[in-house]
Amino acid sequence: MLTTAQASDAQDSPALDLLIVGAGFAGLYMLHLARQQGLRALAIDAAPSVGGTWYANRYPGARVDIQSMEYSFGFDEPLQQQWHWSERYAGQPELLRYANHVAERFGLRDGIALSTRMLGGAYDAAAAQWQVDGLGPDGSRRHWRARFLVMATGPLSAPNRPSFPGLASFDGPVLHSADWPLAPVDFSGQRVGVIGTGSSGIQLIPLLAEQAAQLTVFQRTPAYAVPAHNGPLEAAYEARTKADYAGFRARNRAMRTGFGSDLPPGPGSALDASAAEREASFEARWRIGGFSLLSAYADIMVSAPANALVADFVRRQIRAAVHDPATAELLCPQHTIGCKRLCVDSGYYATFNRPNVRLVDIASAPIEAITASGLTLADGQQHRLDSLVLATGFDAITGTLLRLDLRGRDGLRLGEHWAAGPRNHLGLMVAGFPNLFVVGGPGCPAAFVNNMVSIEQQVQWISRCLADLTAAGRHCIEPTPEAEAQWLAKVNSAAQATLFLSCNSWYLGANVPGKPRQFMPLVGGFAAYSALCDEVAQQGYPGFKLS
Ligand code: N01
Repeated sequence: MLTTAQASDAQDSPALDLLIVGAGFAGLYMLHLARQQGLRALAIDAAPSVGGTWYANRYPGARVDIQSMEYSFGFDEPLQQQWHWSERYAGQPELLRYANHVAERFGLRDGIALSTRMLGGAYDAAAAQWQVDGLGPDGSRRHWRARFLVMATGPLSAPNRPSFPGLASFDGPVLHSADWPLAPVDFSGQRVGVIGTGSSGIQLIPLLAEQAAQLTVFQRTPAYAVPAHNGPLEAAYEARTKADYAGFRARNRAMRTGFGSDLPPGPGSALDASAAEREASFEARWRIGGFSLLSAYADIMVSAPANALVADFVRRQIRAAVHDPATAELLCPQHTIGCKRLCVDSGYYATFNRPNVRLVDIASAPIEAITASGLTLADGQQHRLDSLVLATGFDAITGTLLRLDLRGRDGLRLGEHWAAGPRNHLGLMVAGFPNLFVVGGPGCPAAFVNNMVSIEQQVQWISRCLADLTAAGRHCIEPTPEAEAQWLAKVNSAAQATLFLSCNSWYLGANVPGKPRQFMPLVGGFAAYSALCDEVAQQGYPGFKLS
């Protein structure tokens, strides 16, 4: 936050109804709906482009892991009819073009301030306004006053950069997957090291392996990866979907995950099926690719024995794909499949058959130090490197919000309120932080849902809430502490009924040292969550104080 003297120097914009932080898909849609409602709204984004995660994650191979016909906006029929995806799973450049197209198509550009960073915001109860401070493109101080503040900052936007001893002394470039250089990076002839084998690592490793002279993958935990079987979008599939796109979207919204209605979850228990039936079901879903393997049976994420059957199936695929048995074994995960987010890959395991690719286990011999010329492991191994790539993920869900100086009523800091872990009501609003909405934050199912569907639902709910407040002549909405406590209990008990607590994941904050270990997303499905949010609005917002 700025001091009073600095704030008085800051360029003050006219009072807004709505300040939106983030111009990714959530921010763009929020701005569109706010303008349709006649609200004075501004979206700001620290990046020089719209697109959010699809601007930041420019690493080679970055690609969506939900089919593009599903991972796209469904709120506008002409948009979904006219846009053509070139591939089944669009790559980052195409997704960024789509975000830009949406901004153009709906005339949003003049409502977006790019290269403009929020630093902090405080709720001013006397004025019933958020006072928000930031920096403009030239580094000058900015100040905004807005009745409502929408944090559309995304759940995966604060890169996790582990503090490896000696990292600053490394002589070559250190790149992070979530903050990739704008210009293409040429790794030809280089010895490249990659730390991290989550979704980002498994996407970039095959492409880096094609360029680098030697690629060394430093693996702490092996990932389960299912094939994407990506390729050009089939014209017949596109035509079939577009013939009833509204129906297709509605069927997806009725799914737990907001996608996959073409291949619904299998009923019953994996344990009740015969071995032959199970194998056939797993095989069929493996051939189709994507996340569908995890929904082959209804109990895969709630029954450890059922889960073990799928995990074993994937390990067999890994052993079949990787020629060297020792490398294959090292690539075989032992944790619950799906407990960390499943990865969707294109040629990841086969990459380890290349003579220039080496897998190094840093679970048994952790990284001791990074030196000018490479890495030293605890067992004394030295790895000489020219470039180092960190695919070490994100301080997920809460990281971006907590890195800002957000203060609610009576100066309450978000960091204090969330000291033991995040809490809110409906995954949308925080007690003590009136008129602050969070899209894709803790306590909502976004992490398990087609994010476009989740964004549309939450943004529509916020938009409706703003309209309802205006219609009722109210200025302010804030959840009660009791409602917040009940919601937290719901989030916790939903997770406890599953296998999601059985491993270290970013869902739990376990990937960031010192972060409170609390399961952050809501398990239970998109359709149920969405219906509950609608019911709350319908009933006049029980659990919220309107003033
Ligand atoms: O990050 P991750 P990500 N020392 O946290 C390792 C979405 N996404 O960027 O598992 C050594 O999954 C860490 O090891 P471990 C998607 O939701 C989607 O890959 O903690 N290693 C792990 O291997 C995804 O889930 C797509 O033991 C360290 C890796 O780094 C989410 O973003 C593509 C370490 C981090 O994996 C995050 O994915 C990309 C340390 N100190 C991302 N710290 C799509 O396909 C971390 N690691 C759409």
